[in-house]
Amino acid sequence: MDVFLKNGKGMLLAYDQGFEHGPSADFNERNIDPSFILDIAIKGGFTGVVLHKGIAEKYYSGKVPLIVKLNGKSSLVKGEPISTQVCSVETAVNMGAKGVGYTIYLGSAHENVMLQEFGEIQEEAHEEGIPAIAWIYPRGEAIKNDTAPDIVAYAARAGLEVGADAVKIKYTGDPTSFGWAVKAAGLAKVFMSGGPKASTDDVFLNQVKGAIDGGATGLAVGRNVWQHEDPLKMASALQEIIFNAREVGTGHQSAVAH
Ligand code: FBP
Repeated sequence: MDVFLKNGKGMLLAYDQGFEHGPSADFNERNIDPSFILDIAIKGGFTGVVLHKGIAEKYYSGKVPLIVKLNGKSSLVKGEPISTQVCSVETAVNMGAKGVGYTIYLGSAHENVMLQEFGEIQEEAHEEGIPAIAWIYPRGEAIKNDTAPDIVAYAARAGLEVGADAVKIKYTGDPTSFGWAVKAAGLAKVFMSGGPKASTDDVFLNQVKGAIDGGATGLAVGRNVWQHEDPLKMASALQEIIFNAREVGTGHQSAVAH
């Protein structure tokens, strides 16, 4: 994972939502353009950018380390969630990926399919010498609360045990319970997943600070940055918390509009 870290911490910019949620759900005239996002990744000091292969092939410039998402699904199908492979490890490596990502819906009636695919992908990625990162989201009929601390810790542990080099998990609401999930993940690095745009900047920044205080390696974020009216100011505030261990509302963060 070192290629995605700076002083042991990481800040990844995720941009697979056009596929996962649909363009009308998340995008405006600016952020529908992948070039706008890649510019934020470069200028915002991100240590990695997460793309599906189609956008990687057409827009990726090589300036920020690339993670190619290997599976995906639309939001149009209802029922128990399942997301299967749409890109090979080999293709990802050939387009310059330094890591691969895969979403596992733990607790779904179809978790077995995703766990098996991830198992194969992890082995192929390691043969190529690159990390396999699990977006490990508890979801489906069996999951009543996907951010409950025990459920998030279960996801983190499952990620470690299936061989993920890093797990991307949702915030549990406080640093102590998030810290338990970080412990459960063992030597797998933990990235907090951004989520929908928060009501205020401080709400989101405090979540990130809580995750870092709980021992997270960093953040994988999309909407809270590229839906922000000033994405680079938000990126700068995040850098202060993640890389400089600043408190919310100090240093450059005061540059964020409230
Ligand atoms: P956001 O910061 O925008 O939430 O992005 C993180 C992410 O994991 C994306 O990679 C992915 O598209 C999205 O969240 C999944 O969202 P959901 O939880 O709605 O499926």
